[in-house]
Amino acid sequence: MDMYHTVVVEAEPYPFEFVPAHCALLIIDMQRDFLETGGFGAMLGNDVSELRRTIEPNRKLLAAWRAAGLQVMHTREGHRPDLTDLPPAKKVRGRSTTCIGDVGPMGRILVRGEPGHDIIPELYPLPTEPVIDKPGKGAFFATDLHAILQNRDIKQLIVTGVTTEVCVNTTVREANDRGYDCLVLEDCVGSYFPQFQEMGLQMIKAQGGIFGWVSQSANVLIALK
Ligand code: C5J
Repeated sequence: MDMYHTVVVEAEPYPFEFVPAHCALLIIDMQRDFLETGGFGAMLGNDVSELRRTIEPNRKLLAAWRAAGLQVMHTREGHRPDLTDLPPAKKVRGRSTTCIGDVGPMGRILVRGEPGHDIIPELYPLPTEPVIDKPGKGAFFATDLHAILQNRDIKQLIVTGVTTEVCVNTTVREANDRGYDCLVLEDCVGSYFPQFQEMGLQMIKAQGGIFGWVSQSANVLIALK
């Protein structure tokens, strides 16, 4: 692949153009506790199949992206084991009997180093792919993501992962304010709530792409060929 040749992807509200050398695939929070049937998300009564449908398209996209020699980064939402980076407001939000830091079905919930906090095996990062551990919903808040992207000369992001209306949307908005172009792939992002999936994507591409572009992974795969 010519790393400096402009690649055009069919997208809404209009085609997304990227230069491979300056574009990274950013996979948000594909963690076991959010996606697996024995995880924390499922324990709360969420239908994880709404998220699990994103695994196969992400797997295919990741394989193609890696094969093209392009840059990949992953994020995980979670906290230090001593919870010093957990705002008290986040800990008590939801008034749940089981909250962040407590023992859940796959270890302590959203705590780094616990099995549930890790990325699902289907999309497991290679040692060469940066993993950004983030304490918030957005991947730029209290992380070195912006520095890593700048050091690697990345200006555009293809964003996938979960959940569409929470960590994906927050990250896209943060990225947009920092000057990155973001393309979000509908089949590679998921929400426990179908109406939020729909509106989360509408909000990104509305008003001429106020936060970015929306497409399908098949269009990226075609463009990479
Ligand atoms: C993410 C969440 N990753 N919904 N977290 O979206 O709490």
